[in-house]
Amino acid sequence: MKQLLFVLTFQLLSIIGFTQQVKAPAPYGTLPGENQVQWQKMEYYMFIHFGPNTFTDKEWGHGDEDPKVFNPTQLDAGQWARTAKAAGMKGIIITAKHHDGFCLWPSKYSTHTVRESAWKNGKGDVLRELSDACRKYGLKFGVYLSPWDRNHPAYGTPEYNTVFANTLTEVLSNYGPVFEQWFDGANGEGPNGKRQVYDWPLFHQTVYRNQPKAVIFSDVGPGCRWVGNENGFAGTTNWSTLNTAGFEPGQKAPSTKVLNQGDEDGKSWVPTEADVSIRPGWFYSAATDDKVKSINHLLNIYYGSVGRNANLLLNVPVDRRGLIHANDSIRLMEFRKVLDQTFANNLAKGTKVAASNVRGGAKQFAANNLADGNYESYWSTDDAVTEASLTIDLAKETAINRIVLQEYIPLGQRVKSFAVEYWDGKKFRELDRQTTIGYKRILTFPVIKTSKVRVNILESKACPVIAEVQLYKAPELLSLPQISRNREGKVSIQSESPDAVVRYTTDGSEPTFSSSHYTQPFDFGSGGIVKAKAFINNGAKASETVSNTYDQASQKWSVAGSDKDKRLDRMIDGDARTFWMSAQSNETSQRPIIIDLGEKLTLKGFSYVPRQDGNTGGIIYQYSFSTSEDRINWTRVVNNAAFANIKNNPVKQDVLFERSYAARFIKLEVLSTVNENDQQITVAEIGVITR
Ligand code: FUL
Repeated sequence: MKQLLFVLTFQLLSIIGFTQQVKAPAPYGTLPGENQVQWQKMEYYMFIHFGPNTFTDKEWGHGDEDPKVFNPTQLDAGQWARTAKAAGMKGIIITAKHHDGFCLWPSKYSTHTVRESAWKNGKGDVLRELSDACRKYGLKFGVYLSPWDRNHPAYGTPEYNTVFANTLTEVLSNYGPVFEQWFDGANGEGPNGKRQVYDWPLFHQTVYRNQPKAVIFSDVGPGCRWVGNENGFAGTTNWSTLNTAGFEPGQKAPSTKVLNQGDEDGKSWVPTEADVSIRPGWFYSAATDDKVKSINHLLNIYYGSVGRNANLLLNVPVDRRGLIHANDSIRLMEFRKVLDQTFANNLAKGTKVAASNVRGGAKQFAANNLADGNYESYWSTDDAVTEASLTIDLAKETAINRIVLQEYIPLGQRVKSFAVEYWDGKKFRELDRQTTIGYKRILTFPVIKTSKVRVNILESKACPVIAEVQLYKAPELLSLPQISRNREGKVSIQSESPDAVVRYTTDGSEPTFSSSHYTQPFDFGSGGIVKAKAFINNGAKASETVSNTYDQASQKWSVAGSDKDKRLDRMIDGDARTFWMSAQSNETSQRPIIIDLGEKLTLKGFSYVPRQDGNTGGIIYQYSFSTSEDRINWTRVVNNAAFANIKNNPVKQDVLFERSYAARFIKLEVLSTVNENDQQITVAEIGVITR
C-alpha cells in the first residue's frame, strides 16, 4: 500500500512537474473578448433590409413617406428564419430602423412606426415576430438601428441623442438576447435640415447596459468593424486589430483600405464583418428579381470574407408580401449545397502531421492537434521559434483544391506570412504564399494530386499558435460566361474555362445546347437582351445563365467638351471599367455634361454608372437632368434628385422619367458629389433608356 501511494504521488508530481515545465504560450498583443470569440465562430449570418423602402422601391427613404405604405400581405418571420437556418446561417440582423426613421416595432419614441402603418391594423410588431422565430429555430437575433433619422423632429438637436438612447433601450430590453447591435455611420440631414452630432459614448453605454454580451458593429467597432466596402471582400491581409483613437463611424472613420486590412499591432480587437447584399440593392425591388447573385459570385464572396478572417453578413431582402422571394431562397440553398459538398470531408483529418518544432516537445502542443477537427486544441512552438513548418502526410496521392488554416485567436493573432507547398513526387513545390491567417483563412487553387502538403510559417509576431489545418476537394464548377459590348455595339462573350462551349440567345429565351454557338463578336447596336450559358462534357454539364440587357449603343454619340479632353469618351465607351474624371474645380456647380446622341431618340430615362475601381472620389450624388432637340431650348426632366446610397454601393443607377421625351441632346448637371472635399467629377458610363 505504501509503495502504491509512493508510486501514485510520484506520478502525480511528475505530471504537475511536466505541465509546469511546458506552459501554454503567453497571450500575444491585443486579445478578443469572450463574446468576440463566440461571434467570430458564427462566421455566416443573414442581414434583412425591410421597411417602407420595400414598398416605395427606394434605397434611402426620405422619412416623409406615408407610414401606411408599409403593408406586407403575408409576412412570415418563420419563413425568414427557416430559410436562414437551412442556408447554414447562424443568426439574423434586421433593419429595425433605417434612415427613414420608420420603426419595425411600435416605438413610443416615434410616430413613424408599424403602429401607424396599415399592416395588421397597426397592431403588428416585426421585431417580436422575428425574435420569436429566431428563438424557435435556434438562431441568434441582432438589430440594425440607424442613428440618422430623416423623420424624427428632434433630429439635429442635442435632445435627439436621448431619444435615440431611449429607442435603443426599448429594442434591447424587450426582445431577448441580442448578439449584435449594428450602427450605421451615415449622418445626413434631418427634417429640419440639420445634422446630428452623435453621442457615441452614450449609445455604447446604452447597448452594454441592456445587452452586456452584444458585439457592437460600426466602422470602428468597438465589437466588430465594417470591411470598408459593400461587395463582401476583406483584404488578403486582414488583422483583427485596429487603432481607433481619434476615429469615429462615418466621415471620421479610418480609410477604407485600413478598414479592409486592419492595423498590424492595433490597440483594439475589432474584427471584420463583410456586409453585402445578395441583390444589387439592399432593399427588395421586383426589378432585381433576376439579379440575384450567382453561385460563383457568392462563393467568391465566401472565400473573400469567411476565407479571409471576416464574418459574412449576407443581406436577403424581404419582399412586399413579407417573404423571402423564391429566387433568393433557391440560390441560398444551391450555395449551401456547394459549401456542404466542399467542406464535408476534411482529407487531413486524422492524418500524421509533423512539425519542425513542438513547444517543449509536449504532447499537449503536438502537431496532430492540427488534424483533430477540434478548434480548442492547438499546435505551438517554443517561445523563441517564429518560423516553422508543418508537413501533412496524406499517405497516398489525394486530389485537393482548398486548404483551411485557423489560428487559435483567444491567444491573439500572430502569423504575418506563410506559404503552402505540395509534394510533386520528387520535391516540394510552392502552391501559394500569403499574409495573415487569423481565425480562418481559406486558400483556393486548381485541383492538385499529392501525398504531402507542407505549410511554412514564414513570419509570426510570437510563437505561432495554430488550431487547425484542413484539406478539401471542392466540386469543380464551370465558370460563368462574361458578356460585354463595345462602343460600336459589338457583343463579345468570354468564358474563363478553356473547355467550355458558349451558346447564346437574343430573344429572351433560355439558352440550350442547340442555341447559337458563340464564335465571334456580333452586332447588337440597337440593344436587347443577350443570354449565354457555358457547357462542358458535350452539353452534359451547363453553367448558370448569364444575361445582359443593352440599350442604344453609343456609336453615334459625342460628349461636348471645351477642354479637348479625349478621355471624355470614356463615359460613353461601353466599358464600365474605364472612367472619365473632370478637371479640378473648386466650384460646387461644375460644368454640365452634355452629350449629343447624333440622332433624335425617344428617351424613357437615363443611366449612370459610377466608377467601379473601388474609390469614391467624384461619384455624383445630387443632379438635375435635361433634354433638348436643338441644344438651345432645354427641358428640365429631373430636378435636384439624388442617387441614394451610391457611395457605399456604387452600382449602375437607372432613372426612369415620368413620361417619354424626344431628344437629341442630354445634359447632366452635377449639384454635389458623394464626398464633401471632392474637386472633381467621375463618370464610368452614361446611357439612355429607350426600351
Ligand atoms: C449603409 C446604408 O446607408 C445602406 O442603406 C445599407 O443599410 C447599408 C447596409 O449600410 O450605410
